[in-house]
Amino acid sequence: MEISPVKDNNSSPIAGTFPDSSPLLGLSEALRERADQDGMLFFKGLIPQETVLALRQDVLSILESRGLTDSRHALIDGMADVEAVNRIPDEEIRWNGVGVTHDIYLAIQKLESFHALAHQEKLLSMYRELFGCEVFPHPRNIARVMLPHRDTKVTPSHQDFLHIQGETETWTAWIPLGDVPRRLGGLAVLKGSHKAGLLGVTEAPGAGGLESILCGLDYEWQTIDYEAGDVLTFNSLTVHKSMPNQVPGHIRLSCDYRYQALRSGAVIEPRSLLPHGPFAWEELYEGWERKELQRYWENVGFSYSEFDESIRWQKEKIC
Ligand SMILES: O=C(O)CCC(=O)C(=O)O
Repeated sequence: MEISPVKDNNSSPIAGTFPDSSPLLGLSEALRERADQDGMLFFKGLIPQETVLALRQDVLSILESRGLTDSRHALIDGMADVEAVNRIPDEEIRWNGVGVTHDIYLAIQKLESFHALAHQEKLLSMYRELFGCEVFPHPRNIARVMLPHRDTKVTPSHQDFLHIQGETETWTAWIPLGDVPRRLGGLAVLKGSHKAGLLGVTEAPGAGGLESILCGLDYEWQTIDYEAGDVLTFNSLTVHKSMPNQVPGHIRLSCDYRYQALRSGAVIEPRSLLPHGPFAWEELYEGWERKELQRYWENVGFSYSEFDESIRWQKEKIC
């Protein structure tokens, strides 16, 4: 009898697209039912385009000041000076999985507009409805500024719980900073995969450095042509990955923000309250106007969990 190899869900094609969950806003039970079924929700145009595009402009201005954009195009188009980008050493591009060097990332992390977007009222009110209570936006916000560099890697299939820990019911918002059509390498999600529980991992290049082992699973990969203002959100056990950027010269810009229900005894891993990168809040807050965006978590009565390194131990992938 011939034994057929176990299917690797990592190599299944991206076959489906997300339904727009905007019509479910205001229908809390239906919204939560979909979130529970799919482990993710996609909202078309949830946040004002002008807010997203203003942040895109801020980030691109930083790249322009470093000579990394193509002056023959309008800055907002997000076109790189590919030669200048490729003069950056590989190890500097690989640093921290954010697509840019330490110096550039520090400048982005210092942007008040970057952190303010995580507190956009439409986002918060969507999470209040999803959680059925007040929401806590994690301050550890991540920007991905994926320059078209020869060493830029896709983000491997993974579950955010490996990196965030705390409560599994922590949700990520992935927000494209501008239009991100499929060819520009947006996020794809394995619909319903949160139900598989926490998966084993193997080493992989790209952001996070860990790939979830998907042998024997048979969920459907979904994605969409994202537009500025769209929001994708998913549970911290939902598997997702990025697709390759196939558009020459274009920079792919996005943010990852995290949210959890703010209930008494809410559990959080202390690193979620630190900046993303080797930075200090004091240096990031330089010149900010909005005090309410700073250290807003200090009087929240969290229970703190310890970071469990063992869930990141790497196994051999045999499908
Ligand atoms: O944008 C990417 O490439 C990765 C984003 C991601 O993995 C996340 O939001 O958790």
